[in-house]
Amino acid sequence: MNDQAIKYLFSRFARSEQVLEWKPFGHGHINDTYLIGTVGDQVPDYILQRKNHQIFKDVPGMVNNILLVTNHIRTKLEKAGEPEPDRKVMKYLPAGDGQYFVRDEEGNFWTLFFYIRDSNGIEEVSYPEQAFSSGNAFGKFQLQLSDLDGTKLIDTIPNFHNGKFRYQQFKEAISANKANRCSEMQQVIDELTERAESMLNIQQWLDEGKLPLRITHNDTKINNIRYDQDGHILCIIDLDTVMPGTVLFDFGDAIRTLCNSAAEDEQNLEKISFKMDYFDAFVRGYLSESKSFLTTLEKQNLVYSCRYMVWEQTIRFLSDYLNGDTYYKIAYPGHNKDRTLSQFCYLKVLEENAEKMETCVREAQ
Ligand code: GN1
Ligand code: MG
Repeated sequence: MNDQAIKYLFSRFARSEQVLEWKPFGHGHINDTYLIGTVGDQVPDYILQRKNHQIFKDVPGMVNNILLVTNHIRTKLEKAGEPEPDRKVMKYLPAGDGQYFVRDEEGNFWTLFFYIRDSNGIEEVSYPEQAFSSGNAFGKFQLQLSDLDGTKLIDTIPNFHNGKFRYQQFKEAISANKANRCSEMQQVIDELTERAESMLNIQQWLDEGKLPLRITHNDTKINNIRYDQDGHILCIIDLDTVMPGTVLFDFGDAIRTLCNSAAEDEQNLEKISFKMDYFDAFVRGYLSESKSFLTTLEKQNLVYSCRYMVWEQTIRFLSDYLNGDTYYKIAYPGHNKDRTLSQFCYLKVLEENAEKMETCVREAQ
């Protein structure tokens, strides 16, 4: 992106501030995100984001989901007299024509929202209290949305965390073998396939109506929480995939990053271990907000959901590698292979720790 293009896009949102500087922001694998600094200390900074419409096929529908969710939370915060609501929930901003996105000449969709003032994102939790408050934040998010009518939301990406669908895509990637990479990955393919049958329960329970459909975030990575300067939680961001789902997707996906001692693409597998003390703290924080509304089946499967989400993420990364890297942004050739091996290693670590994790959940209830 060049300076003129960024300034032109920003101007279409009819804000009164002037752009001082801008730079790429965050570590997303899908969208292009820019932090827009404005002239003056007392005025907001912004995030300008190009939504990837190859992946988000209905961007207006997605943005409408985000507006429904953020307005719902904002109303609650205001009723509770919470100070600084713009730091506690994302605020998307309308363009000059009243729509909450603009399109450029190439047909790309761009959105603008406030940058959460004086906030930090982290890639790693550094102490158990922070894990506790992160669990608390996700539990609270689910609680805040528990009375929003889910039928108003679209499925932004249909079958996003549907294990049966993801497994089918994985099998298709193997049989197409587009990038001719199956043989180097054969061992991992076999081991992931062996686990498939045991990984389809969540979808089965959803299909049978045993698990309630709620409004969930669906991308609860630790770097999607914003903290204030003292480490307190402000807000959950990246609402692109907010849609109907099960709380198990969010719980499991949070543990995927929060309790892993290494990054999701760590090359040195020896660095990967499970942070049980953070898990214990996260579960306590999460259940203190959510146990009032969780069903028995949900509570019984929190630990299983951690293995499910990591298995799913592993087959998604591997499918993309086998397909020739067409979905996730990669920083270097072989990035999706490293992500696959790293996530698969973490899956095995989760399997080894399953019983202790179950004990933590039982004791936290
Ligand atoms: C993608 O772009 P980002 O980092 O917000 C992906 C998630 C994956 C994640 C892996 C729409 O999220 O599902 O878990 O990468 N989002 C989409 O880090 O596919
Ligand atoms: Mg995301």
